[in-house]
Amino acid sequence: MFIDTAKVFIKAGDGGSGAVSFRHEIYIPKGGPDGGNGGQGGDVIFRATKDMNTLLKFRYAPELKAKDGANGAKRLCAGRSGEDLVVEVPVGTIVRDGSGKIVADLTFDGDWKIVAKGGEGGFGNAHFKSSTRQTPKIAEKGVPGEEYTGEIELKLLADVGLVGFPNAGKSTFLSVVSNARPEIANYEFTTLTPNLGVATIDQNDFLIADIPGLIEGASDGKGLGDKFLKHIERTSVLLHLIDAYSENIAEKYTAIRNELEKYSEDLIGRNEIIALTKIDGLDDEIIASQIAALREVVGVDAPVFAISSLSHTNIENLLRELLKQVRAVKLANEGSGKYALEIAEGFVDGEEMDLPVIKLEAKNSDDKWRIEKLSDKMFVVYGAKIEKFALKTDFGNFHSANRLRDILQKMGIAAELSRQGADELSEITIAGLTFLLGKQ
Ligand SMILES: Nc1nc2c(ncn2[C@@H]2O[C@H](COP(=O)(O)OP(=O)(O)OP(=O)(O)O)[C@@H](O)[C@H]2O)c(=O)[nH]1
Ligand SMILES: [Mg+2]
Repeated sequence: MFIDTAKVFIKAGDGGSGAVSFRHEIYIPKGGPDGGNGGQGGDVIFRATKDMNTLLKFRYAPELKAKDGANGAKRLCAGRSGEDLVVEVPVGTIVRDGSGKIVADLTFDGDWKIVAKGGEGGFGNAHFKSSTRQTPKIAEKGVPGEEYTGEIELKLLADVGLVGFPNAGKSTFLSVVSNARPEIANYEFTTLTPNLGVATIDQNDFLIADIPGLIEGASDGKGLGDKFLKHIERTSVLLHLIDAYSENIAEKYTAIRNELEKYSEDLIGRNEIIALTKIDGLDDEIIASQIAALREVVGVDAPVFAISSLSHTNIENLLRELLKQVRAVKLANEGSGKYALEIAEGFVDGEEMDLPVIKLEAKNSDDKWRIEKLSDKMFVVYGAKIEKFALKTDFGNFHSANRLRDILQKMGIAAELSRQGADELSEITIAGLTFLLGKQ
């Protein structure tokens, strides 16, 4: 079974309440206030891991709760903070809150985000003591932790997305170029859920996603609709497959492009390669006239291939062109989505998958980082390696803090921060620690 969305109830821990208490000792009849503060509630944190591939585990675990902070107690005992809940999710997971707003978009291994903040603990009465108020009887209550019913969504991170009408030969192509074994049949809508496969050419791998066929009106929900297009939203390249036996081939092509456009302008702007399929039984003149008809709408320069999955005609040439374009796009978006691929076939959480199970392994994922700009003066930096360094930094020590600044520079983070408008007085937060960027 393939799960790509799940509804979950997310609840951060409540803050503990402060205590009202007075010292009682034998020889001190009127002891001062000694009620301790409440502990902070735990956060709910989502962390992406390459070791998970599906949202299967959320099907039966719809409640994700962090621990509450403990109440304060007498003798100035502060309540213990509630433990954070760290939820592991696959790379490519997006979390939305109840209003549909994206609260986390985790795109590389180790990337993490607090999705619900624990409540502050309340002050105990000792806090309220002053020269004019010797016996305060007030204490604060803890603040409730954030909570909402949210939605988790997994977007498969494929390099190439296959689009086309049903029966165009998409799944057959995938089965010939990869080790995926999707269902293939001579009727429409054979494929009901996405398939993934890894294609290899000249010792290079890339990931292909095969989705159910589109038809005219898919964006209005016709056929299986356009809901599977989200799985190829992040691909670098689209491979548009068209049955060479199609009548009015140019109209067929345009019909699919219209549906893509209605779904998203982003998708229509993606690099596209066109392949005429099933040419094994056709005469060269027919193929040539079909290509000519297609060129009327796609122009003379568009990459158009004539292939047969059955006789393997032109398959390697097509794969080479796909690889070339995938690389070009990745180079252009340097830093995002460079994944080494690893296939782990079989079972996930004891359940057989319809999908070949793909492990996405980020190369040197520890080195990856990203910046969240809260304002011109406040930035958050995420990334496994830089967070580790920040946690080891003693900010009270000038040399230690400067070493972290050096590392920020070496990793290219400082340059990106200044490009985004940060200066020496900007506050930088890494792993929950905030400091001034300082002179670079
Ligand atoms: N002769 C020939 N037949 C092909 C070729 N590729 C696919 N077919 C046939 O075309 C039919 C449809 O193939 P599929 O791969 O299931 O098509 P699809 O695009 O995945 O279809 P949906 O999943 O319904 O969207 C099957 O009967 C295939 O055997 C080819 O290169 N040559
Ligand atoms: Mg199919």
